Amino acid sequence: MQKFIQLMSLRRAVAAALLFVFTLSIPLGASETESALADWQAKRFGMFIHWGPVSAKVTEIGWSRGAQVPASEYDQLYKTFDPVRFDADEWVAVAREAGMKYLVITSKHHDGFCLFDTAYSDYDIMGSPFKRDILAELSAACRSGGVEFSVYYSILDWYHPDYPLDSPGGRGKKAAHNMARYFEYVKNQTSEIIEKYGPLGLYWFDGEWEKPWTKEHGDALYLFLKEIQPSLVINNRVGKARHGMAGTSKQSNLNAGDYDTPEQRIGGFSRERPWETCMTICKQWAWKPEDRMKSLEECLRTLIHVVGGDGNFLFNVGPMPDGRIEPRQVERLREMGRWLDTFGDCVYGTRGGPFMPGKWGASTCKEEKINLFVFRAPHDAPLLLPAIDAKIVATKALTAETVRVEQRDDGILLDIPAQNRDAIATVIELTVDREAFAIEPVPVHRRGKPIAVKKTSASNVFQGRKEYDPSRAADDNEQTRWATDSGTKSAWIELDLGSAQRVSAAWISESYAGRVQAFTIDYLSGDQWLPCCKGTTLGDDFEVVFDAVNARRFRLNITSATEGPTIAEFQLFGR
Ligand code: FHN
Repeated sequence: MQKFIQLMSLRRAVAAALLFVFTLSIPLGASETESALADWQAKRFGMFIHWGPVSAKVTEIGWSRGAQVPASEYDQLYKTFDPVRFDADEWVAVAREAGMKYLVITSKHHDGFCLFDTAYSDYDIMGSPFKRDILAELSAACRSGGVEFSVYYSILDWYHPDYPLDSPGGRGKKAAHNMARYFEYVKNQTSEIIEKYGPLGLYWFDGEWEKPWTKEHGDALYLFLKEIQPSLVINNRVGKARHGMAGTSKQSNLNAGDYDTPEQRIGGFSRERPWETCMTICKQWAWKPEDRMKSLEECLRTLIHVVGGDGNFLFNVGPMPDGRIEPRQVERLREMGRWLDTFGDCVYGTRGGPFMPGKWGASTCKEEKINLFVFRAPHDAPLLLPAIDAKIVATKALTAETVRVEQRDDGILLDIPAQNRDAIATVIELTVDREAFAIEPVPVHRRGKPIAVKKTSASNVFQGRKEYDPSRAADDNEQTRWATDSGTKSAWIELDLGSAQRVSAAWISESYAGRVQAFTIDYLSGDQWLPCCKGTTLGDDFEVVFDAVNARRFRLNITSATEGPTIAEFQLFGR
């Protein structure tokens, strides 16, 4: 029998009344949001936590309900959920040791289970043998530990009888449902969470993609919560404006929330709208033993690329059913923290750029400082960064004794002797004669600018979809890619340069590296395609120099692949 609170608190009553008046108005407290966003952006690095009774089944939270785990069984798991080793202070200590400045936990995921003592449902932690309010203990530990507390809340709810869709994956329809009543439930719970555990840093909404949730629901919820807590930051999954896993939103209205949320990928360089990449330290969001865990290099280079792109990084751990974060994940996070102990000043409170991220590395800036994070490169050749409209007045190598930095008319030459190259990133601080953030951001090409491409074509495009057409492999953006249909074992992509050019080198970045087993790079001579070079594997950072040829049309001809080949970038150089 659902428990009800007889009276809404005065603030929620006011919020509800204002909501009626302001429903389509501009966001409330825009200036409060701006300063809250700036504070949050300065934090740069946060801990994401996906947890619930399903951790005992070691299957994915939400998604395994009615799939790997029958819903009837899944929905009873809470009756034996007793994480006796849960220690909120310990979790917060791990976040701090990792250098994480905020924490976002799943208050309710798609499976509807509430990790907090809610007045609006019995399907909550108080109905488990554990009988302790996880959000209460964690929010208190965050406050005393100096980590900002935030909450993930799934808009979709495959358990709640009033939410129309059922799992697995929202494919089923519930017999009796009532979306209006469910929306009230969402408003009641999301305001209850603020009142009991707030103020929150963020509301991390998710699950907005299913049909029952509308733009109007999102707008109303956004305004309702902003009225309760004006300093609250709300992500773009509150409304319907998010573009898939790229997580971007074009609109800058209520529907797009306050920031973008690229998922399991590094967002593209953008200073216009705040954004945050969310990513798992392993493969699954929820805990799974022996799940593949990312290497320290992968973790830190992702962090560097995200902050270099002007984004925040929300890194997920899935705690075990006994309440501990898996020791090996704790150790990986501590390793990240040790790196940040040394280079945190180049991350926290900085902005991305002015040198845009790429295979070369990334950069951040603060006041008159520019921090360069230079990754290892094939042959460790000197790197020529593009010229910027500022004068370098001082340089300081933070990871190596000697790095030669020479500012020239054609750019900034970085000559880092091989023995001084850091395995993660060689960090160099430049001091310039002006506010570094005001410098126009510039893309960086390790080999200089690629030859411009007039037209692209390909033998196959994944489902004929525009977002995977061959132009995506010639847009100088490693976050986009040309893709082919599943099962494709051979394919070609063609670059038409518009006129004959002298070409003597190519750089290729293969997405889902390892699918390509054999390829040639060909040029059209008369009506014949002739090879400039041939090879077997590509990978995400393939570079080749060959005898110069003079031609207009070039092809990467993939003659053997294990699965549909997909290429992020195919670039040609004249050298
Ligand atoms: O379906 C969820 C998934 O379980 C996880 O919570 C991620 C985290 O951002 N969001 C959804 C998938 O896009």
